[in-house]
Amino acid sequence: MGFVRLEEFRERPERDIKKVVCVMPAYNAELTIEKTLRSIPAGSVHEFILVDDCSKDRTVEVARSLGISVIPHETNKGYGGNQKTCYDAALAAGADVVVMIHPDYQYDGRITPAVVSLLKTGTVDVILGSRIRSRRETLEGGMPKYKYISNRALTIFENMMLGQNAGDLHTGFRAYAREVLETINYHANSDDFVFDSEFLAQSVYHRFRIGDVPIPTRYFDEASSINFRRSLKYGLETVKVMFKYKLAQWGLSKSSLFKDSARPSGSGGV
Ligand SMILES: Nc1nc2c(ncn2[C@@H]2O[C@H](COP(=O)(O)OP(=O)(O)O)[C@@H](O)[C@H]2O)c(=O)[nH]1
Ligand SMILES: [Mg+2]
Repeated sequence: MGFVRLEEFRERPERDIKKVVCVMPAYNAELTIEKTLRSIPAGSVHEFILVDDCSKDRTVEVARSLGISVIPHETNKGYGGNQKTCYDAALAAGADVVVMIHPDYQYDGRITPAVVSLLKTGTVDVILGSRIRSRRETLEGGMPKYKYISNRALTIFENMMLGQNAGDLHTGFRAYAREVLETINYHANSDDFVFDSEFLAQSVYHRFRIGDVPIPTRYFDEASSINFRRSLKYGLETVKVMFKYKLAQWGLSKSSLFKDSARPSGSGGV
């Protein structure tokens, strides 16, 4: 009793993954794009798309010289606005799986093929690269103490609100099956950093299965630019999103965040 019947497992077939697209939401990343790109094992990604959010440095030129697709924003839209362009472009390119990685060489891209394999099994829909396996490893990796403490507190609170058990809900390495991006109404999200928290609440609301895998990370100047004030704003906004999720889950309100996407499935979303 209470066990999942074998037939139910069989109802979740393997995903047919023909195309893996890696998107990179970039802002002032000229020094780290190439290293990030090279950290991803050859052959595990079919197309790279970098969206530049009107960087002040040579991000666009460097990315073009590496031969990847580049979409420049004419004005600075913010981190969430950048991801909207990333996902629209990945869907339009026919991605079956989309891997999002910050191009700041903070996240070890070597886990990419393993993450794609996991999505291929059909046992998970959203994968988060977790920077937090143990306190010692994370702090030795250079995560500032205040970021570690606020990440832990916020992640624990979000896990409780969302009924999840993920290690790091604020990571810059994520992977999604196509249907996640087709279902979630991410154009209703913020253009700022809280986009990420909204996206997770939406994933849970739509009953996508979230899993995490450990990812080694490095902290150095170029890999971490967000200051305390912006982190605080992000934290407070994330708390607000969790309450919006609860209200929607209880049927007391339905914010546009939790509406289905109007995008037709199976076609590009641009
Ligand atoms: N689009 C956009 N991205 C930004 C902006 N500021 C920072 N980012 C990106 O947001 C991501 C996370 O920022 P980061 O400073 O690395 O945060 P941390 O690694 O968590 O300390 C990085 O990929 C940055 O390039 C911005 O104004 N616009
Ligand atoms: Mg970073």
